[in-house]
Formats: sequence, structure tokens, C-alpha cells
Amino acid sequence: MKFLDQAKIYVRSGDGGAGAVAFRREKFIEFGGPDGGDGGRGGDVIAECVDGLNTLIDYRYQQHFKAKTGGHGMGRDRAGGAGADVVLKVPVGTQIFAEDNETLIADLTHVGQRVVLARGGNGGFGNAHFKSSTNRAPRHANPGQPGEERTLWLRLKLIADAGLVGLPNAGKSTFLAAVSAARPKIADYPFTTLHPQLGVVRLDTREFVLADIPGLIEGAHEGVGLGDRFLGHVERCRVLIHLVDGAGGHAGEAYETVRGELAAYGHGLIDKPEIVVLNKADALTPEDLKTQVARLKRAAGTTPLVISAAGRAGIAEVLRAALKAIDRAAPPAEPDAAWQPEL
Ligand SMILES: Nc1nc2c(ncn2[C@@H]2O[C@H](COP(=O)(O)OP(=O)(O)OP(=O)(O)O)[C@@H](O)[C@H]2O)c(=O)[nH]1
Ligand SMILES: [Mg+2]
Repeated sequence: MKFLDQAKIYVRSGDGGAGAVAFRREKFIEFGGPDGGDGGRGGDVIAECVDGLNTLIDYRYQQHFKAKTGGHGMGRDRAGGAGADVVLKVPVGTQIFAEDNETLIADLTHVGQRVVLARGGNGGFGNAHFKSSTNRAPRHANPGQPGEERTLWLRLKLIADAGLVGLPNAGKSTFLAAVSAARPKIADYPFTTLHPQLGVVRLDTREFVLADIPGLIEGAHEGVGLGDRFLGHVERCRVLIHLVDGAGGHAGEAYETVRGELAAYGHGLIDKPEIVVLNKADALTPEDLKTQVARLKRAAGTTPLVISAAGRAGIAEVLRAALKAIDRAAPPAEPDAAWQPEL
């Protein structure tokens, strides 16, 4: 399935149906009285969070969603039918933003959650509604209220327990492939991974979701490389696994670069529990390994775990440390109360 984590959509709820003006006309019945029915409600446009989706790709092909208009009222006190709703199915972790792409409207974090994006207009009253002792033959009815229309942004932030961060080529995808059934593309050039990938890790009797995030480079927060476009997915991770390439330059500097980008992005990424890991130990001489570990320790302030993702050595310790940190970390902050459109 193709991955798309951002989409712009246009939604319009249904107009309400108009009320009817009608009078009872029957043989032998004089002054039958008004009997125009009310119009039906217009349909709503609703977003619903469903299981089994992990991309917004459907919204690349369809961006316009219009709910049906309510039926018009009719004579003989027949009310119009309600217009059908339109339900947009979105994956868990979808946020809905207003047209400015900044104002958060709703955050759909669990399956079954629903939010009304545009409310259908009410139907108008038919003339039967307006009869009174002083006006026994009203000749007017209400039109239906118009529906609402708005342009919205959908943004998917994958929900994972732990996220892999690091420079390109650090071995993040190799790590994900080693610990889960995910099969990300692995190659010895930077930016092999172009969009986030999820994998389910099983450790002893436990499970957690690990996300492989495309590599970050200096200036990513200004758009260099793939930029920080995918860091949004890290926002939802409870724990970061920071992979540093032991065989590719100064480990301490590599670490600092990524930390700098996480700090520049903000949103609390820098405060997340972090497991510091030096990868590619197999490609280093014992002396080089010692130097790199010392550099990384100085930069990170903790002793890094040393692994070889390709050689599958030391991986279990990393997973165990991650699981411990996940259990300790508070669940991600709940977003503001669900928003409802003003009527
Ligand atoms: N020697 C050695 N090579 C490794 C190890 N782990 C990964 N590699 C190699 O490093 C290269 C990059 O690995 P990837 O897993 O694609 O790196 P990545 O961090 O996902 O890179 P991007 O997706 O570009 O950000 C590949 O050629 C891997 O085979 C390791 O433990 N030892
Ligand atoms: Mg990769």
C-alpha cells in the first residue's frame, strides 16, 4: 500500500429540505386546513477512525465529499427524508486541521472514534407547522437551512511505541528488519527510506510497535534532505531509539546533529526517553570501537548500547531497554477535547 500522510479535502454537508405549502383538498371536506410537511435534515460529513488502515492514500484520489440534501416536505403532512451522511474512514492517528493547516480540529486516536466535520442543515417547517388560532391557513413554509462547507487537512501521525531516529545510513531499517517482520528497503546509500515504516516487535511475551523514520541530517528542520516532514510521526512515540553509525565518522557529532534537529523541531521530542545505540560494531576494530563508544558517551551522557544490526548482535538488550522505557513513560498526552463544529 502506498503511503501518504497528508491530504487536503473539501467537505460539504447536505442542505436541509424545504417545508411544503399544501392544503387538504378532499371531496366533501371544506376548509381542510394546511397539511404541508417539514423538510428532512441534510446529511452530515463524519470522519471515523477505523482499523486496518495506515495511510491516507485514498484521499489522493478523492478529495470532495458531499452529503445528501434532505428531502422536501410534501402535502398530506409528509415530511421529507433525512439526507444520507458521508463517512470518511481514516486510520488511527489521523489529525484533522482547519484550512490554515495549523488549527487542530480533531485528533482521532482510537478505533471507532467519530467526529462531525460538517453538520447537515435542518429541514424547513411546512405550513402545517404555522397554523394557529389566528392564522388558520398559513401560506408560507421555511426553506431548509444550508449545509456547511469547509476545506480541511488530514494529517496522519502514526502511533508507535518506539521510534528509530538517526542519520541516514545508520542502519535503522536494518534494525527494524532484524526485530520485526517488516521488510523495509535497506541499502548503503543515504535516504533509502523515504517514508516511515512500522513493525511489530515481539519480545518474550510482550509486543510493541516500532517505527522506522527516514534519516535526519543537519538542517532537516529547514527542509534539508527529506526535512523534518516525518518527525511528526515521532511525536506519538513514547520512546526514541537513537541509532548512531559507528563506522561512519565521529559518533559524538552524529549524535549531536540528530539531537539538534529534534530540538529544532520542538513538540517535546527532545524530552522523550532515549536509548542510545552504537551500531555496526562488527565493522570496527576494537580500538575504533572504544573511541567511538567514548565519543558517544561524552555526547549523550550515558553509556551507549553497542550492537550490530546486520550481525544481529546485542539487539535483545536494546529491545529490553526500550520496553522498560515504554512501560515507564507516560502514555502520550491526550489532545484537547474533541471539537465540534459551531452550528
Ligand atoms: N557492517 C554493518 N553494516 C550495517 C549494519 N547495519 C546496517 N548496515 C549497513 O548500513 C547500510 C545502511 O543501512 P539501512 O538500514 O538502510 O540504514 P538507514 O538508517 O535505514 O538509512 P536511511 O533509510 O537512508 O535513513 C546498509 O548497507 C546496511 O547493510 C551493521 O550492523 N553492520
Ligand atoms: Mg532506512
